[in-house]
Amino acid sequence: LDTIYLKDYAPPAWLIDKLDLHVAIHEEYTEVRGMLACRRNPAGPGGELVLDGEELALQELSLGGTALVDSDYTLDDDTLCIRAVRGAALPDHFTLETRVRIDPDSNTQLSGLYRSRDGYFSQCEAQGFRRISFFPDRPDIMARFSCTIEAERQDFPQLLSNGNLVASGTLGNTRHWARWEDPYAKPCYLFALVAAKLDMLEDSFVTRSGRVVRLAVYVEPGKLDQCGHAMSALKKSMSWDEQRFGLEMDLDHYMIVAVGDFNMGAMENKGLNIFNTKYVLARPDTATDSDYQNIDRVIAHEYFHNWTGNRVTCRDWFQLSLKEGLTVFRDQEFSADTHSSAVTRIQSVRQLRIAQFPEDAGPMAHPIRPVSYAEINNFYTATVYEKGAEVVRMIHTLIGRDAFRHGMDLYFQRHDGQAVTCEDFVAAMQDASGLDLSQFRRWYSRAGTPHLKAEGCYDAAVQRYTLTLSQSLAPTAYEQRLQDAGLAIEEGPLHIPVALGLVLPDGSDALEREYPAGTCVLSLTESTQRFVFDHIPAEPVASVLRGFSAPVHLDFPQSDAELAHLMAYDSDACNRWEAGQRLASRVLLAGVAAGGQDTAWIPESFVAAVDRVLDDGMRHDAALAAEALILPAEQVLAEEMAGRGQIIDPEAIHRSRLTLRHHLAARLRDKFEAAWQALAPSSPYAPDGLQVGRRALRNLALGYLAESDEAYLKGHVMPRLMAQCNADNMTDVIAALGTLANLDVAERTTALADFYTRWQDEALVVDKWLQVQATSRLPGTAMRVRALMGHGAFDIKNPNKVYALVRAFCAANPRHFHGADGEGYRLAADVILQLQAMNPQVAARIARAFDRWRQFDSERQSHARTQLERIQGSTNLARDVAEVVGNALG
Ligand code: DPP
Ligand code: ZN
Repeated sequence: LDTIYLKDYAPPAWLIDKLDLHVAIHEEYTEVRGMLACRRNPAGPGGELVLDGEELALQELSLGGTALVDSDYTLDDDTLCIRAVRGAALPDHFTLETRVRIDPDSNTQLSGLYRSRDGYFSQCEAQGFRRISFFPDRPDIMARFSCTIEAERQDFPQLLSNGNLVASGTLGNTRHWARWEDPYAKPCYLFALVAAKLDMLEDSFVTRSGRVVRLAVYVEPGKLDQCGHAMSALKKSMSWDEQRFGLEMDLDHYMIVAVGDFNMGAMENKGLNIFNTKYVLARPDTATDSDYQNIDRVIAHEYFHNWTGNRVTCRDWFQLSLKEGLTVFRDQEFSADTHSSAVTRIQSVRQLRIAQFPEDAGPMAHPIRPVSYAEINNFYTATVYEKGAEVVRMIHTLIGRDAFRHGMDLYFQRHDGQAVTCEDFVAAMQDASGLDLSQFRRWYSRAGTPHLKAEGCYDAAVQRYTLTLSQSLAPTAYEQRLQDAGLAIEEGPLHIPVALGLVLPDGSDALEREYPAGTCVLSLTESTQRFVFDHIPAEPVASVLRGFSAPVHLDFPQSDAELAHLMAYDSDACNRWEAGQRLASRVLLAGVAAGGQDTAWIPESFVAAVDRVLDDGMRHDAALAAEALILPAEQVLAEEMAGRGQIIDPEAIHRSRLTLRHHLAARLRDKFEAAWQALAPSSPYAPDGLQVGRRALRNLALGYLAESDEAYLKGHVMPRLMAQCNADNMTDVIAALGTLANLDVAERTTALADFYTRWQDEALVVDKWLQVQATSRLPGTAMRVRALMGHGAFDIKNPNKVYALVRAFCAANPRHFHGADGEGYRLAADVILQLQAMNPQVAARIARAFDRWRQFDSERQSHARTQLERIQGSTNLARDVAEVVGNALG
């Protein structure tokens, strides 16, 4: 595998000021003509003009109107190098004309231009543009694009590209064309093209300086009743970015196109976002509360990219977190401001633990700015995105909200229209705040999750509390890769913001008077540091890492009683939740150690704590209570075991969790019943915060009731589950169906069959049907997943189907994926091998399920190794998969 290194970055020898494209879509092929206005880069290294091109059939190549001859250029599988024009040296400025043919109908990778149900769609990030036209496909080449699209009018009435529609017309009897011009220079990964038959919802938005922006959401015919929420999310995002960051929309048109075949979530192409239907379409009876929230978040995310990503873009792909970490931070802030900030934060932290911490501990570990990669598509990771957002959040925490805003202003003043590095972003934050961030920069180059050790000590005689903090960060697989490549490894302590509160016995904050919200932000910059607090009237319980102020593992030996105190009184909602999670993990891991059988390991105090949270949820904040009552995920418990040097036992983890659920259901049945009754809906469905929280807690209660003994289950719970399968909203329906999917009862089959009959024509709902079955805890799930791959509802070419069935099984059903018989591993390998030639990006994502294989017992390891070696040994293995599997086998 060829590896690309950050240290090899060199500025381009040639710049492209303009690209004029002409794309003619025909039934048999698509012809793409490009006119590139080229200029020698005065700051470049000199040399030939290197263009990328992949699966392009070159038809014509000329320079300033002169056809090039063979000796003027070289062409291989992925590059076209222009050296001369008829033997003479290249002038400093010229226009290069190219004409190629491509075959979007057979493009199954969904990168470049491809066919989907309703027409042709493009995806260019990271390196899809080279599959459309010859071009230097690197983000530091920013050009002004114009694009003329030509196609059959009847089949493809909408012809869309970036920017403004400047002309259109007909061509003969059946064809038509449209010409678009984007007024802003952009890298080619932000180019987009759509030629399709779609319905459109139109609206408009007036920016604060009075620009009228025409908004349009395009969806497959017949789905207009499912795009209202997306449109309103877009308008909310536009006003929020004006208010919070002073950032306005800079175009007259903003279009969102939804397509059912899409590798990622969505793409921020300038003025023409292309979205996975999953993040656009919603109606109460087809979409869940979390679908609605995800639509808000992703619409906001792509919109926010217009400034953080498009106006200021990345110099090279190593800087991906420059735009992604920052934009995730921005979408999290948007969610926090428009929904509940506590619930938003809790959900982000949970996601970070489930997806990013294991990545940091596994064979693909990398810093938010890696220094090497074989396939850039493998680095659209939880680390680059979610940990990247945590790093931006730490800057925000350290310098404060106002300085952060000044830093953003300065970043745009300095870099608007440029392709820059993470370093430039940190420099703007440093200059705006005056805080020295040189040590903080280490977060950009260090992989792994640091351990933060805390020790508290109270001296009653002098009313002094002393907190000793130490940090450590063990080398990861990444350092090993650096070493193998002979690259320098960075060392030294990190700059960690530790938000701290001291909770007194009466529940009040000891630091209330000195610090806002009673929270003091400590800067841990050394390996070990002591922090002293005077005038503390009684022994406090320390609340460390409030708001999860740094992405670290906290080692703080607090007693059950101390955690219970925090659960009850901590003024920081995130740490109230965290205290509950720590307590629950402790109990569950005791259950694992006990073999998960009897219930002697379940302390009475834990049952009492759950009881209190339920009471609280019925009276106050149902959403927070629901979050508190979600037990730590099996993956999170697995990482805790691995972190302690233990072999992960997925069976014991599952059993321990299940035993605890049964125990709570038995002990607190009346309370769960009361919650279910009290939280019954009293108004028509709306995905608003209050209702979402009530539904979440009510369905959680129902889930616990379904863990009751058989008599109660049959007599009291089953009728409710079956009735709820016909609720008027998908949130309640899927909660009931998901619960039934875990139960070995006849009703399970009926409910699943009825659901499919009702929803078989609604692709996104069928995905849910696949997913509840893939994540079922019943024995034989691996076999059923395999059977479902043969069902007419499944299509291996459609990423959403693969994600719903296969990835859900591999990533969200750890007990069955890591089944002792190795069936889960074999299933994953079969899919990867079948998919990798068709769609390497999606295949590689499935392959990531093997990341933690070495943490299991020797029998499981040997099953996993067999499958990994089988994949690695296959011929013509895609680079994407080869990198993931190669690292896993290390
Ligand atoms: N840049 C996209 C996003 O994260 C993914 N390709 O929004
Ligand atoms: Zn993004």
